[in-house]
Amino acid sequence: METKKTQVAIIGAGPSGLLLGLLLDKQGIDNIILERVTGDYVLGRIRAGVLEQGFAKLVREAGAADNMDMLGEVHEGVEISFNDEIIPINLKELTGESVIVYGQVDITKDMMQVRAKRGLETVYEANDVQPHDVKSDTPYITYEKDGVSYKLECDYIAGCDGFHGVSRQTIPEDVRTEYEKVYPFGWLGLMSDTKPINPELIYARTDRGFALASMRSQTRSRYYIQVPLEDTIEDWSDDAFWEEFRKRMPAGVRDNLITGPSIEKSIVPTRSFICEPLQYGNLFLVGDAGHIVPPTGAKGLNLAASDVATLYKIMIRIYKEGDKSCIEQYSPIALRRIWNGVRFSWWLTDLLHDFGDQKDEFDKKMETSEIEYFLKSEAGKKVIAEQYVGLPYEDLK
Ligand code: RFL
Ligand code: PHB
Repeated sequence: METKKTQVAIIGAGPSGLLLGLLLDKQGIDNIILERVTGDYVLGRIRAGVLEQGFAKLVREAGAADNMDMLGEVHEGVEISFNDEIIPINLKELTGESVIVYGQVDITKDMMQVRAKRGLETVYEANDVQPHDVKSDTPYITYEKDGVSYKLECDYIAGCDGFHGVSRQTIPEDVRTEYEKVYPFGWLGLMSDTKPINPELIYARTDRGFALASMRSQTRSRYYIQVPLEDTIEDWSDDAFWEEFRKRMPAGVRDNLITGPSIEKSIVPTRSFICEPLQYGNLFLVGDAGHIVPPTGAKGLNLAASDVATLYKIMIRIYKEGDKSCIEQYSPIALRRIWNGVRFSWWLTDLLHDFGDQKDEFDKKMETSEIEYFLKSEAGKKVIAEQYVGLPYEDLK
C-alpha cells in the first residue's frame, strides 16, 4: 500500500468538493480530492442553473469566476404563473439582490480547470474510497487506483460525495438521524439549443401539473415538466415533451415557444432529505452528501455553497488561529440555513405541483387561496423573493 498525506482530504469532485478545494488552496491549506468517476462523467450531469450571489462571491474568492462573470446572466426577476396569469416577482426591487443564471456544468468545468492549472491533485476513478478513524486525530482514507492500493493520511475529511456517497454512511447509524420526504412525481428535463421562451424563468402551476421554463443562455433553453413517478424517458419523445410543455405555459407566452431537438433529456425523482448531524469527529458532510431538496426554488447547489462557506471559515480558524473548538459550530450553523432552504423548496413544491389523490378538495382550495394571497400581496412576494435570492450566510461565533 502506498501512503500519501494532505491536510484536508476531500471526497467527491462535484461543485462542493471543487469549490472547497480551491478556497482552501487560496489559504495555503493543502488538499487532495478523490473522485469515483472520470471528469467527463462529472461534467455529463446537467443539473442546476441558478446561482445565488453568495455562491458567486465564493467562486470569485476561489479564483474561478472569470467565465461566470463574463457569460453568466444576471436576473433581477423571476415569474410565477398560475394557469394563465403571470405574476412577476421583482427580486431586485423586493430585496436589492439578483441571481445569476449559469450552468452547474460550466461552473464545475471552470473550477476543474483552475484546479488543474494550479497543479492541485485530483484523483479521478478512485475506487473503494473509504474513510477510517474519523473520530481520532489521525483519520485516513483508503482507496484503490489503477490496481494500486493507497492510504491517504489527513487532518480532516470533507465528505462532498453527493447523496449516494460513502461519507454519510461513515457516521454510525445510532448517531445520525435522517429526515426524508419523497414526493409523488418526478421532473422530466429537456435541454435544447433554442431561444428561451421568456426573458425570465417561469415557474408554472397548471391544472395539468407543474412546468418550469429556465435557460442557460439566450440560445440554450432548459425546460422541465412534472411527470408521474412511473414514467421513463422512453415514454417521452421530444414531440410529446414539447406538446405538453407548451400547454403548461401561460397563454400570453405559449406562442413564443421555439422547439428543437433535445441535447439532453432525463427524469429525476424529487425528495427532501436531511441528515443530522453533519459533523462526526473530523468528518464533515457537505452539499448533497448531507441533504437533498426538490429542484423547485433552485436551492440544492446553493445550500452546498453555504456549507462550503461555513467549513471554509472553520478551516481558516483551525489552521490560522489554532482554534479547534469551532469544529462543533459546523453542523448547527449549516443546518439552520439548510432547514430554511428545505422548508422553502418543500413549500414551493407543495404549492406548484399536482399531488393527485394525495390532496383532497379542501387541500386544493387551501392551496389556491394560499397562492393567490402570496402572489397578490407585496409582503407575500417579498417573502418569496427573499428566500429565492438566498438568506445571508451565518458567521462563526
Ligand atoms: P454532487 O454534484 O452529487 O457531487 C458529488 C461527487 O461525489 C462523487 N462520489 C464519490 N467520489 C468518491 N468516492 C465515492 N464513494 C463517491 N460517491 C460519489 C460523485 O461522482 C460526484 O462527482 O454533489 P455536490 O458537489 O454536493 O453538489 C450538489 C449539486 O449537484 C446539487 O445540489 C444540485 O445539482 C441541485 N440542483 C439545483 N441546485 C441549485 O442550487 N439550483 C438549481 O437550479 C438546481 N437545479 C438540481 C437542479 C438538481 C437536479 N437534479 C438532477 C437532482 C436541477 C436538477 C434536475
Ligand atoms: C435549471 O435551470 O436547471 C433550474 C432552474 C431553476 C430551478 C431548477 C432548475 O428551480
